Amino acid sequence: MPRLVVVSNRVPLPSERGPRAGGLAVALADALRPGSLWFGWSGKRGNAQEASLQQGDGVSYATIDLSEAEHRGFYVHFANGVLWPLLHFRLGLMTFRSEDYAAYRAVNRRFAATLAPLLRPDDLIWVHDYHLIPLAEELRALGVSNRIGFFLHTPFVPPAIMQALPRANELLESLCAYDVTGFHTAGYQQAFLDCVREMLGVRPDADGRFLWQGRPAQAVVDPIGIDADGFRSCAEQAAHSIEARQLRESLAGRALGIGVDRLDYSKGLLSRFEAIGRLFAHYPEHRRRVSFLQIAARSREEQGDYQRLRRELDRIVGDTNGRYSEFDWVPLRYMTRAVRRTTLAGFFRIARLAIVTPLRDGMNLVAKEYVAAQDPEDPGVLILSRFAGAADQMTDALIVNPFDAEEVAAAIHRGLTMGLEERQQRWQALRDAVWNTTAKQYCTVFLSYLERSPWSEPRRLRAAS
Ligand code: ADQ
Repeated sequence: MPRLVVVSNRVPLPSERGPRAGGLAVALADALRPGSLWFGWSGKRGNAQEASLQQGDGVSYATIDLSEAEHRGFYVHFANGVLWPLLHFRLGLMTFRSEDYAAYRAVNRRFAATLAPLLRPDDLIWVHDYHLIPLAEELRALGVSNRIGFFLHTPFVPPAIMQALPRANELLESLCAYDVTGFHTAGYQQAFLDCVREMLGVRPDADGRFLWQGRPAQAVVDPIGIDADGFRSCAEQAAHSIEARQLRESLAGRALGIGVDRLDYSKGLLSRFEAIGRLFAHYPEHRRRVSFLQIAARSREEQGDYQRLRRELDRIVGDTNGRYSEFDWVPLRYMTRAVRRTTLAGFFRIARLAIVTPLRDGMNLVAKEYVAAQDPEDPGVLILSRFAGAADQMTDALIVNPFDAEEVAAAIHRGLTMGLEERQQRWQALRDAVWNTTAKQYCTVFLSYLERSPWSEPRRLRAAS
């Protein structure tokens, strides 16, 4: 069996696993058989050039540090300041500078140069996410002929949006250097194929296969999932934890609506809070009867857009609570930190309603975790944005347009007043969707595409020049 080499920007090192085991670490747990290698950034800033190694659960971890300048240009400015807003349809937030793009390419070149000597001839290499789009091209330029796959965790955008990115063609060409490129939904795959067709003149077949510079490539659909059984049993136990008991007591018989997200403009928190305000304005019967809890883990705080978002959220939470609170009831509880997965699982089980309303989201695992955590006898209701990849599979949620606060408020009202029978029927269907596309299946499907990918002798690509 070939060795699996996973490459991602951040590596969840065994030495520093905190309260949030990263989504990717959980998703790949099954695929990371003993002997596998995980390569990427340590999360530290420094000038050490060589990789540092550690072991955990039979898996080897090799990481490099980024210098201050690399961190700023590659990670903060280009990956998170250009690619992230672009891939979430937020062109107005994209700030392109050619020096950041140069830093992005240079860090990918450095990743390739450090990884190449660690590779064995039959390794399967699986690269993750938008930080590392040029990695295969850089590895090929060093003569690496292994099969290399790429999975994009964000949405993909149609040509009309992609063309706004300076140097878009170069990045599309870089994606074509992978043997297999995976997306969460058929819509993202289609958008990618439309881009390569229109912008590179490539002619993909009906299965997303095409030739790029004499080398076969394929775009595939493989929705990510969760360890549904594991999360369900975690939620069953966590429902009896001290935190869950305290939360239940604090509700004093009121219903709980929950939201759990990274604090990111793609997650639609401002319009979600606006919808909660409208619920109390237009459906006053819910005042004092429901409390909302938003857990928003701070992220990317070095970026101005995220600092501004946080200030706006503070303001709208203050306004909503100022307007509707009673001396013994606060409508919207808001915490800006991460909580442990087990605690979250218990909170999901208590919540009568989850509000998952991103403006755009590659998949959204919270929607799946909420469903997996429910008590089948008395399940809660999922309100889900039509712009989350998860909406493709979870069609029995209350699907909403997150830009329409009035519609979201009406869906919350509907969820809070929904009878047991309808809740059970909807949950059964959602349950099937979550258990049909688990984390394990996600890995199996991707790796089987990669193992079967038609392989040809490597050719030196453009980057070699
Ligand atoms: P994210 O944008 O991080 O992931 P998501 O899919 O929701 O979004 O995953 C977040 C994970 O972190 C979930 O497991 C969630 O429980 C956890 N989490 C979120 N907020 C938390 C908090 N406050 N405290 C503790 N845990 C918290 C990216 C893409 C998504 C895609 C995933 C996986 O943006 O669209 O679904 O990768 O591909």
